[in-house]
Amino acid sequence: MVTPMELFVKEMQDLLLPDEAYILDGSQEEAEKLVAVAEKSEVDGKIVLKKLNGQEYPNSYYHRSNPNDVARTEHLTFVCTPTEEQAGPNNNWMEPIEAKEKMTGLFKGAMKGRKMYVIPFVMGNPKSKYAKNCVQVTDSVYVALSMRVMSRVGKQAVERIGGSSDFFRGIHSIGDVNPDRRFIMHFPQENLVMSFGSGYGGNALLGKKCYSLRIGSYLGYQEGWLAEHMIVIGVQTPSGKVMYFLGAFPSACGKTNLALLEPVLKGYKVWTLGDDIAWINIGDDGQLYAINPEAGFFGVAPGTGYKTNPVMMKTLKNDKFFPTLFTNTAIDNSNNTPWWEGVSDEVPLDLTDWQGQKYDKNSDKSAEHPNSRFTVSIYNCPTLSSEYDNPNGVPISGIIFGGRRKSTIPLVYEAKDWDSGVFTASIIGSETTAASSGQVGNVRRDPMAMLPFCGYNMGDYLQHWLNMGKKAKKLPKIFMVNWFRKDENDKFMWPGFRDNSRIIKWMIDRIEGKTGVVESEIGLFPQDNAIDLSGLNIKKETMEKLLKVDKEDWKKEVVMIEEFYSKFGDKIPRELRDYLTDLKKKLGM
Ligand code: GTP
Ligand code: SPV
Ligand code: MN
Repeated sequence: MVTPMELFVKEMQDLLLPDEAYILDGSQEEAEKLVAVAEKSEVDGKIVLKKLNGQEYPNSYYHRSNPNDVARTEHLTFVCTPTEEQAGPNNNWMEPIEAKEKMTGLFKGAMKGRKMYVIPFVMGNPKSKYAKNCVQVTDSVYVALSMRVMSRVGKQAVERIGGSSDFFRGIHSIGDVNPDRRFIMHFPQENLVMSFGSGYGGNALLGKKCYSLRIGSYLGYQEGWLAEHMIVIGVQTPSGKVMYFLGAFPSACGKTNLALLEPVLKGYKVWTLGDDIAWINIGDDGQLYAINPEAGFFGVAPGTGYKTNPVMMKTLKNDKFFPTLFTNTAIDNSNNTPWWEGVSDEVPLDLTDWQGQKYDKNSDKSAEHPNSRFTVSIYNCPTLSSEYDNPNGVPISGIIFGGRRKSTIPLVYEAKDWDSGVFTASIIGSETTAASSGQVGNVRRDPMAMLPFCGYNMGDYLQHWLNMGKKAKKLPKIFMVNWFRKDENDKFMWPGFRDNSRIIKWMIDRIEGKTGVVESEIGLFPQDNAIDLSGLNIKKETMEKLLKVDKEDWKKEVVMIEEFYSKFGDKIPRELRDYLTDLKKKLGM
């Protein structure tokens, strides 16, 4: 008997016409073999992987991508549901039959002269009932190696799939890396993604944003759970107790840094479970439980250093897992190490930039691409939580939402309850970053940090969040933060990074009922001196500014929120529209 997985592989061979097909087994020998292949292969006239200094960065390899292929491309990403309304104004939409014809045309014979890598993988611990089975085909050895780091690839997946036809299908070809022939097409009703013309993370590692968020959010809507762009952490207090938090921030807005936080406050410790994606279910006891479906970090390099994120530096220097990849960073030629701004105080003298040119120290551009990244196993992380592989996930006490805003949004506030928290998260605005192609620094609405990742109508999505609140028996507290406020001189007002532990401590005090709040127009604020600032040199007036609601700024904010809500018409739940009316009233609008 031919299994559905074998049938899929056969169909892919007939469509893509590769010279040969190779099914990944997930073994150590395989990783070494694939790296050896990548060290000899060229894409676009560039060697796919080059070995880096193994003394400084064990098991590390360097990859330079096509300069036109360095970030997610939201304008080329589509959700192909039967009707346009199902995809919603938050997604580009194409009629499914038309989209499939277009993609089939691109895929026909696309792997001639190439090898097809078949990647069976599981998102989540294979022992977990929340984990999901997937198969992706690709002609990129870089993608195949990255998938081995980011998910559970190989025999365990083949076994879990068995004779079942219930698995996600991902079809990927790097094509000729031409932005005119680049599409990332999602078919939520068919558990299928077709991606052509890009080798970049979120476009090409289909288990990540494509499956775990866009298809995942749709599955969650159908099945009563949530797939979110969130970190999962355990925070240990001086008493030894561990409380679990989720944190949602838009791309390149601080998730990885918060997930691997080394608190400045004595007695506190952060245990890492995930830095990008959480799947959240209601457990038997009625509480929210989260798992991280991924097995690695695909993290932003610039800004990562011993001062800002010592735990990530240790993760990158750990020799446990093979391999670690660095993509589009610069190279320090004095010792063949990857380099980016923030990894050392001094800019090295002999740098090659991310495009392979000698770096001019006087250049106004950085040597690394602003969205240069590393791909590293979560098992390299010294703060990995002992609960990471718990098949049931961890019970959640608090959810932190945030955005990147130089003004308007205070350092921290709390929502009164679940519904007002859903409203608070639905009105998040954030400045666009280099994680996505297009202009950087434009404020846009990004509800729950999910705007680019929600695989269905965001109005229905917000209703689903409200419904989850009705179904659960015990709900976490919801907080909003902004680490990115700037002063008149364009300098960050809050130190951020390891000092963010001060804000988490306040949240724990709130959850434990140890401190009160001051009510404002937008939510609940810390009482005077409730945030532990011991050992921190920050002016009282700076803290006051950071924790103030500026009514004039907020009136402008409300205009943007109304504009966003209006795109969705009646799809925005009544409750949320009522919260907005109420906010306007409080602001005197
Ligand atoms: P994705 O992987 O794109 O989903 O991003 P992420 O949310 O994990 O972002 P990440 O933590 O990698 O941070 C992105 C950038 O923000 C990096 O350049 C960091 O150095 C910077 N950053 C993170 N936390 C802080 C903070 O507390 N304050 C300031 N000023 N910058 C921060
Ligand atoms: C993001 O852009 O939010 C990322 C990187 O985490 S990617 O995997 O490309 O989506
Ligand atoms: Mn992300």
